Amino acid sequence: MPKVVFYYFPVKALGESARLLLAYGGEEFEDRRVSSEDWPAFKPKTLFGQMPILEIDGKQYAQSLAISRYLGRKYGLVGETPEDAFEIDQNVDLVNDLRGKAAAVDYEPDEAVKEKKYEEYVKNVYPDFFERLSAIIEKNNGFLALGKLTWGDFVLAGMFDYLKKMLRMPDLEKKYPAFQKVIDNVYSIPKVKAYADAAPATDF
Ligand SMILES: N[C@@H](CCC(=O)N[C@@H](CS)C(=O)NCC(=O)O)C(=O)O
Repeated sequence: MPKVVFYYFPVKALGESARLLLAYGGEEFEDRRVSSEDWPAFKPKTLFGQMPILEIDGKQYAQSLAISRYLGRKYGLVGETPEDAFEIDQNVDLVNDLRGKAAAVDYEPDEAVKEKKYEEYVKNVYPDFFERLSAIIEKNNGFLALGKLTWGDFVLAGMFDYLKKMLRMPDLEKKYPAFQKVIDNVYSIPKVKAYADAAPATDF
C-alpha cells in the first residue's frame, strides 16, 4: 500500500476537497496540518513553495485542483467521456473564478481599496456567479456537473466555508439553497461524514 501524506494549513480552504476525496476513496492517509509557525521551515521543501501538497511514497504533487482532479480520476468521479471531464473542469473553473474574485478583495492590503472593491463586487460581480452556479446545480439535480457526484462537488463543498468568509456571506446557502444541495450530497456519503465528524473543527 502506498504511503500517502497530505500537507496543508490547519484549515479547510484549498485543502479540504482533497481530504474529503481521500476519505471518499477509503485511502489511509496522514493528514498533516502544518502550523503557520512551522510553515517557513517546510516551505522550501515543497514543490512550488505552497500547500496543499499530496505526497505519495515520497513524491510530491502540488496544486489543489490538479490534486482533486487526480483523486477524482482515481476514484471514478470524472464521468465517462472526455466531454464529461470537460464539463466538470469548466464548472470547477467557474467556482474557482468566484474564489479568485473573492480572494482579490479579501487579501487586498489597502483597507480603503478593499472596502471599495468589496462594495463594487457585491453589486456587480458576485450575484452573476451565484445565479449561474445555482442554475447549473439545479439543472444537475444538486450536483456541480453531469447530474451526479463528481470530484467537482468535493471542490465546492470543501471550499464553501472559505468562500463564505471571503464573500462575508455566512448565510450564502440560505440565499442560494442550491449550494446546500451540493454540500449535503458530499457530506452525507458515509466515509466522508466519518472523516468530517472526526476532523479538527476549523472556521473556514
Ligand atoms: N494555485 C494553488 C494556490 C496554493 C496557495 O495559494 N496556497 C497558499 C495557502 S491557501 C499557500 O501555500 N500560502 C503560503 C505561501 O505561499 O507561503 C493551489 O490551488 O494549490
